[in-house]
Amino acid sequence: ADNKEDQKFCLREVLDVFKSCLTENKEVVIDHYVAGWRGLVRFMNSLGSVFSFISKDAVTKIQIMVNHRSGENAKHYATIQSMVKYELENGLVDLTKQGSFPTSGCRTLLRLHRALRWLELFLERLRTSTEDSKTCVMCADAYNESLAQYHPWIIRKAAGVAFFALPGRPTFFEVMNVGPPEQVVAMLGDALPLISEVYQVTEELYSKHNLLDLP
Ligand code: 1Q0
Repeated sequence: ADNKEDQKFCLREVLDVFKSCLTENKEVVIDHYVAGWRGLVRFMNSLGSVFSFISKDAVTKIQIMVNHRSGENAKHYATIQSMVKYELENGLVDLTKQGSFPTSGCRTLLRLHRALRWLELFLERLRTSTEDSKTCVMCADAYNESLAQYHPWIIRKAAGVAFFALPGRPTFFEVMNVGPPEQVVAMLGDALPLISEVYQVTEELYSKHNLLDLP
């Protein structure tokens, strides 16, 4: 039993984890990256069971990364950079079609990476939103601009239904447990550049190695 599951959620703590993701030489630490996602999933679960098909997939992917980090080759999975080098040099990635390595670190992390772009877009919309802004619209816009292009019709449909179940902005801000709206906005302003940097560093690495379309 994990006590953390019972603790009151604070979004600031979760987003702070992404701050610690980047090392001095701009490598992305997988343990911290995964911890960040864990916190987000916990937040999503607190919003209700409509989101469980989304969190299930996120949890599966988090678990794959945790397994890599606890296996024999754990040390190669310390950072995204070392993982990419290790898996490519040893031919452990399906590059053109699915087949031998459905749980490669590279393809699994790519899915989380794409979701991080959604998060960045959504949080930026929340940050600049006004009292009467609709969370479901902000969420759907962010989704359509990012993750949607990688999802088949049926998932896009299901995601759209889930978005309608999102609580309104006031409740959302409350569940974040950061303080009054001004403080939420300030916190988001602090956190976003860091999330964005983690995203950019990963994007450039994947692009350099032609890994952005891994099946
Ligand atoms: C709060 C509302 C959350 C809305 C999340 C938007 C994402 C919708 C994604 C829906 C799809 C999930 C079902 C499975 C998809 C997979 O097919 C797909 C590809 O993987 P594969 O193995 O089939 O190639 N998987 C993915 O694209 C990964 C999706 C991961 C989504 C992780 C979302 C976790 C989210 C957390 C949320 C947090 C809320 C933070 C808000 C904080 C600010 C208040």
